[in-house]
Amino acid sequence: MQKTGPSPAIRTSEEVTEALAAGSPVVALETTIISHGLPRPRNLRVALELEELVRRAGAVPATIAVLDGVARVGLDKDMLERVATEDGLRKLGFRDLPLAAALSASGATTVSATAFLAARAGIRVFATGGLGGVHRGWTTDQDESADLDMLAKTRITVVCAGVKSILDVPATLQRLETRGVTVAGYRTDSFPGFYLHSSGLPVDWRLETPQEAAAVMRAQDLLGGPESALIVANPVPDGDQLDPVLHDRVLAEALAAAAREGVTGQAITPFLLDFLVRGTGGASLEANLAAVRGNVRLAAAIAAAWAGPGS
Ligand code: PSU
Ligand code: MN
Repeated sequence: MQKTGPSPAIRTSEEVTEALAAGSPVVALETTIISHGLPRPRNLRVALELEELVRRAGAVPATIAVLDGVARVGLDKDMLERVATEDGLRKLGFRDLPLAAALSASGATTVSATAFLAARAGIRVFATGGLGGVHRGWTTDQDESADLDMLAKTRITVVCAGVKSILDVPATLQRLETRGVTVAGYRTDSFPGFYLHSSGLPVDWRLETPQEAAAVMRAQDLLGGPESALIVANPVPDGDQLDPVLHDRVLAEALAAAAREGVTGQAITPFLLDFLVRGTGGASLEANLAAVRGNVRLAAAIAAAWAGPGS
């Protein structure tokens, strides 16, 4: 995959372009979590807060979305506001990007589209909440997020709190193994559970510092081979996690409601996340945000280690 070089279909903001040219740390941020994953009006405040967290950690945020057919790497305040407030904004996976570009559509980008656009712009580190993956019921509906496929062929480091707990987590971990995606826990031996500190499943490798993560990235490049990703799985702090009993109860209700109402495809993830927010009285939202904040901070530290001497 061509990683750098200007593309007329992708516009990188001046600030991000300058940071990349100077070799300064840059962190890509996705927007589906803003437009489809969080309730309004909190979502706009979160979008601004996440950018601020990146800046405070000494890196430049590159929030990514498609506006009027143009893929934007680095949004100004008006653009960010559109992503958070515009009605009818699409949810764009990688496969939707050519359609959005040709038809001048606007949409938020998922992990698959964001990872692709970030890598094309020359950005190596990306933060999100929880990855998409293999849905429960995959044996019949075949619903596996395009996030997994993109991470198998994109040289990017994604800092996340594991995969969303609404998914079939063991099946998702198996797919990541099969597709050759490198996975490590950050200061943990168990794979994080998104809203929960642990999914209850083990993770084989453990990283202790941002410098170690940067060393893995350098090793990926030195080894060569398929341009796959590195997933740094960073758990939500114990004290900020959702009560596991509440989590399991409301998730069971959410899955039952989705089945009853026939929710499928792109709509299923936003439906389940929203059900959890309402069913837990907002507690899942706080856990989700705590996870994202931690991921953004760690991503900035990894981007700094990556940009620093020795890389
Ligand atoms: N992380 C969150 N909230 C979200 C997402 C991630 O904390 O809403 C989004 C990401 O954009 C991810 C998408 O790519 O959910 C997965 O959607 P799907 O299952 O339809 O592939
Ligand atoms: Mn899907």
